[in-house]
Amino acid sequence: MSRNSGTVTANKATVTSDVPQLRPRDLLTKDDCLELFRQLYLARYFDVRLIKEKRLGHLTGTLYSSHNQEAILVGSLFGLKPNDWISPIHRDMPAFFLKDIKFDWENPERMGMSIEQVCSQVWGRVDSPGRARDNWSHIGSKSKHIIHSTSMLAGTIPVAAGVVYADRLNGGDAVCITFNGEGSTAQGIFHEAINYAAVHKLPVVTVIENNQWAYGTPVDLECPTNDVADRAKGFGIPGLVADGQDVFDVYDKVMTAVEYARAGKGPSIVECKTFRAYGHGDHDDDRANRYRPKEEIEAGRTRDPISICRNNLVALGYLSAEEAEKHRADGKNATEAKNEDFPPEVVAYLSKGIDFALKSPLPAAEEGAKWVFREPQ
Ligand SMILES: Cc1ncc(C[n+]2csc(CCOP(=O)(O)OP(=O)(O)O)c2C)c(N)n1
Ligand SMILES: [Mg+2]
Repeated sequence: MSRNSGTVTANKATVTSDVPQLRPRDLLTKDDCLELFRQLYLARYFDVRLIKEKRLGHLTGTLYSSHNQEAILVGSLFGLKPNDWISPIHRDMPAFFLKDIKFDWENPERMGMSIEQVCSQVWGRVDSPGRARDNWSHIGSKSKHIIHSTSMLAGTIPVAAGVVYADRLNGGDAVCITFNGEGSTAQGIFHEAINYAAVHKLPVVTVIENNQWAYGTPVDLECPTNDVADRAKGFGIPGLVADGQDVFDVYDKVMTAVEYARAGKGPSIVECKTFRAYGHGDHDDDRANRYRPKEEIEAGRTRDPISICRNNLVALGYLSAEEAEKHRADGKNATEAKNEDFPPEVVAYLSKGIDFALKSPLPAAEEGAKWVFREPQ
């Protein structure tokens, strides 16, 4: 985009500046960068630990792994203002607790869900937002600015457009990031909603987690263009492509889109290229190993977002070689990764959430029929 090109337009004359243009990442402090790294571990540990708990028979319901895709969530959410909105989908479970978590993981007032709420949801307990009606992402929070996730792919983009439209009419400057897989970009509602947002210049940033597969359908059977971001051209809006394995590249592209949206210029699409580490859900793991070529799986897993972030931090001088070697969760699947591969505060944080969930009871049976119809006041 022109803001990074080194060329500025003034009084209709084009002036080439020798001053290098700043990327959003250039304004991050050392502490910001180390926090991004910690959050990658946190999202990875959530995944690894849940898979272990399920294998031990402690969990029921399907898990949709975000392993290998963590940089997209972490890099997209990091630069948001607390008041901004998000709409996560099935593969984005960590987004519910990563929203507004920056440096303040324990703060109950922050604009994200607590780890206790999210763990209670996964364990299907009464203290969860879904009160045991579901074990996964069918939750939201109006007060925390999280649009309720639904199973209808791309179905929350029109909701996001409506939410930020209302906010603008009320004088607000909130932006909404909607997360979607590349498969959902083949849905009619994806096009209708982005068209609507483009016409009304609404601050909706659609992040596409292009993990190459929609269940068993490869991306080339979903999208006829080289980049999914090319779909933006039809709406006359920016379409950016990020390396979804590099948290800094995701941050740069998403923040560029967020600033553009906040300035009133309208929506954009940010495609983050990644690779799904496991099956669609854990019920699909064995089958996925048959429908995906072995070489593709091996290649897809070679670029771990934790390793890439670590290398960047070493190059920046923010991590010494010794510190960099401390925790090595990267490159390991849920069977291989152990607690000592993660920073102790990450393990403690999630363990606290799980302890809370285990102590939370199941709801009373009578609740089952509640909230199906409007309850009498
Ligand atoms: C409208 C609609 N069609 C089909 C489904 C069934 N379904 C659920 S997830 C999924 C695949 C989604 O793929 P993608 O959008 O690429 O996201 P990913 O799972 O890869 O993260 C499908 C087909 C659905 N939930 N909604
Ligand atoms: Mg996909």
